[in-house]
Amino acid sequence: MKFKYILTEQKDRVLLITLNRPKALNALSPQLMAELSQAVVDADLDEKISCLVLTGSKKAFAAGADIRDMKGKSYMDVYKADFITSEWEAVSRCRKPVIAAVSGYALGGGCELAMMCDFIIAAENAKFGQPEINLGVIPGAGGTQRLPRFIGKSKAMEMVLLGQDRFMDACEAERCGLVSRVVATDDLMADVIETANKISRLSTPSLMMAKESVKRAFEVNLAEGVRFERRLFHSSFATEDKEEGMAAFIEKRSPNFKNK
Ligand code: DAK
Repeated sequence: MKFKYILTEQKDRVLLITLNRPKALNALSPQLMAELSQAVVDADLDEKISCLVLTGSKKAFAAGADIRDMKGKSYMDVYKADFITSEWEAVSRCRKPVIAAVSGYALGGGCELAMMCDFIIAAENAKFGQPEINLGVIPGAGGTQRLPRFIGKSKAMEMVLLGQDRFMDACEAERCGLVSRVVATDDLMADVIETANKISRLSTPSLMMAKESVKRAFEVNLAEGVRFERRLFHSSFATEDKEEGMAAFIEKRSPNFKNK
């Protein structure tokens, strides 16, 4: 499928998705989100892809949902149509690893989209924020829920309640656990692609199980989470990749995973 608002490029087993509305700082219009959703759903089912990378431009990962699109909508419009809900679920539902490479602004829905990915690698110039309050609304794609889970209540409250007066820079974002690492702005994509390549050489079913298990930690209590992990750990013994991985260790060679 030909996309208008995103670019896709497959490199080995990694799919790079670049949000591509640079003049609007990658404002996340319904059309853009529909394309992103399609690309992610397709990649999730594609045997030749093991890992996804989501990025924007140097100036903006994404400056939020498209305010021009939202401006004319009434309560009845958004409630009855369940405004853009389905388009926003693909990334958080993706079963394969998704890395967010964030340079510049990740605001509102842009910050929320980055948080739906499995981890965020940030450029030194990254700025995270939830400025919806300045528009007379509140975050609508998980900002009030994921942000406090990742950075704690005080910082999340400050960001959600102060909006554009409380953006978070990359350094603070790393310190409080919102991002896994900060890299020099010009090195961001090379670093993220190298990371994605390392992941993509591992066993895809193991990656999917590992991801599912970590995500479970945010949904259930510790005892249930550990029980869930145990069941998936046992399941991993049914894979051919488990035989290969353990044999390779004992034979002192690199594993050649078949993703089975
Ligand atoms: N929407 C539409 N256009 C935007 C935009 C946005 N979010 N952000 C920037 N642009 C456009 C600007 O209008 C401008 O267009 P032209 O005037 O050139 O035509 C162009 O991008 C460049 O922006 P600026 O001229 O403003 O650039 P600056 O460098 O001066 O400022 C900025 C950069 C990022 C600080 C500023 O653009 C800004 O404050 N942008 C708005 C940030 C914001 O408020 N974001 C939150 C939007 S609300 C949901 C899912 C998601 C959401 C809700 C529900 N469901 C699933 C239900 C999400 C809501 C939001 O994100």
